[in-house]
Amino acid sequence: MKKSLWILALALGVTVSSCQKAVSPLTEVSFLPIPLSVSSSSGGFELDSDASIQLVGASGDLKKVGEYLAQKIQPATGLEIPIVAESGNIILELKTGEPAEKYLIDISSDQVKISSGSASGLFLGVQTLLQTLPAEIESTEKVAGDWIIPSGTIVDEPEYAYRGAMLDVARHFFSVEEVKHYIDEIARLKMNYLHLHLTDDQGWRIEIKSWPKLTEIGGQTEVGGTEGGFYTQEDYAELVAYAADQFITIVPEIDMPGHTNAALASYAELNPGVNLPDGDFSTMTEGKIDFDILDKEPEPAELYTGIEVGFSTFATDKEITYEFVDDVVRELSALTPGPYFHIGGDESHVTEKDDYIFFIERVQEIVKSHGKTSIGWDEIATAELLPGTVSQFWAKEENAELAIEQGNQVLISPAKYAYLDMQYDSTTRIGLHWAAYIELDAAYDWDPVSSYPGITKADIFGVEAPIWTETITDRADLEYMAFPRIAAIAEIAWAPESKRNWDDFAKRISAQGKRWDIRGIGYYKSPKVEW
Ligand code: TNX
Repeated sequence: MKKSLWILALALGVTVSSCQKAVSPLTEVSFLPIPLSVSSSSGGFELDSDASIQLVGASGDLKKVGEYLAQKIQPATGLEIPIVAESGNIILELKTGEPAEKYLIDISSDQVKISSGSASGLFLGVQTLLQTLPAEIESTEKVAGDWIIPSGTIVDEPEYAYRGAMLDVARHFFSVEEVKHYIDEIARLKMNYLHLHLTDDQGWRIEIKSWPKLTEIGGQTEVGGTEGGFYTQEDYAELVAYAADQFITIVPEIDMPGHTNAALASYAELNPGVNLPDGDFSTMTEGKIDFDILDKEPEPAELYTGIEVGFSTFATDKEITYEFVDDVVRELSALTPGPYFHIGGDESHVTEKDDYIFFIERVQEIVKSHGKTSIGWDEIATAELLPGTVSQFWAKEENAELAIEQGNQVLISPAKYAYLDMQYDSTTRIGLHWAAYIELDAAYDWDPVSSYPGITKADIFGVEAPIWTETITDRADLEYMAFPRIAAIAEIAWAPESKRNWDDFAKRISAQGKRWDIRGIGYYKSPKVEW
């Protein structure tokens, strides 16, 4: 080719691949989250019927990654890419000794190679690789066209090891299928934890075999009085396995001692006893006061379908409460291979401060005795935390600082920026706004370290985007509130602040929007972005 033609091609932002088909350079791809470094070389790798995936290295999980890649490529291209033992041209290579989530992608006209220290790192690389293909790769039906991956190199590694999403299945129940769908989406954004808020005042959503009324009674309803639901232990195990196939770890949450009305409606004995009014009873004679009420079991609470919070509490002074917690933590831990157990601990407004501290400290020990590490909402830092317990910063910086002073890490989920149930603006048809209105740029333009003087990088356990479902009733609502903001939080969790830039993100999210359109995700078309 003549030199002048090359210059023309470069000026158009186009290079010519060895297969003589136009492909825009690798550095122009709208990656999301943004990788650490991308460099282009000329040409591209054409995905065609010669493609085959070769796995290099010993790990049972490696095959899963290869199969995932083949499955994602098949529908749109029509290619059934085989997994082969040798001389494949798409190579997934485990490199022992390398960091688990760091990956490298090398693309030339005759080969694509992803290498990483672990299968989870290769899976992250596969997500990146899929983004190098045209958006039509997302189609579930065959699309005519050329499937060319631009040549070059990508080196990438996450900023935080814990990149999470939280889904509240208590206020409104979400089916196994709906949760799986959410898992599919967060995996593409390189999130690796899904925190399930399994219990709250309005519903208990996980079967506990030793306390069956939790779901028989406490699982019946949801916010607004509609029918609730719950996961059987088999359902939950299915979700855990489904998530694990995409290298996502489930973190179960049992919120306590507040936010427990559903449990209190199921079992009377968990309710606090009757409190005598304050006053001087010394002059009273036995005949004037019914001492029997002191021995009476309290009544079960009524099921609750409103959205106000902070009115319920377990009886923190009764042994039965701790027997109960032990059973719940034991059964749920046995179904949870991941290392974390979330104990809630937020907004226990009717638990006395000392009782709250006593409860949290005891519950942490129970969690530890079942081999798990506790995570709790930021208020837990008012108690003495066990080493390793993580405090999830959602509201009060001073609580985050209390955790840090104790030598514990914080999981960063500030309601002002990271709560996906906050409305975009005053016209948003669903959602709340007690913390803020959060437009897409506000969800993007903050940093876990530099936005908080009391928090350093070393104090941070990770970043998580919660979605609470008081006003979110189904998959369409969930998608409308979560997308596109969840991609903003995913990028904050993945990429260092130096790599992040709103204008650049706005362009990339628009390209991502095309993929969501094809996948049928009903996201919010923020006016801050040219879609
Ligand atoms: C506060 S965040 C809560 C939740 C609500 C949420 C609504 C937190 C730890 N507690 O119970 O669902 O606000 O945005």
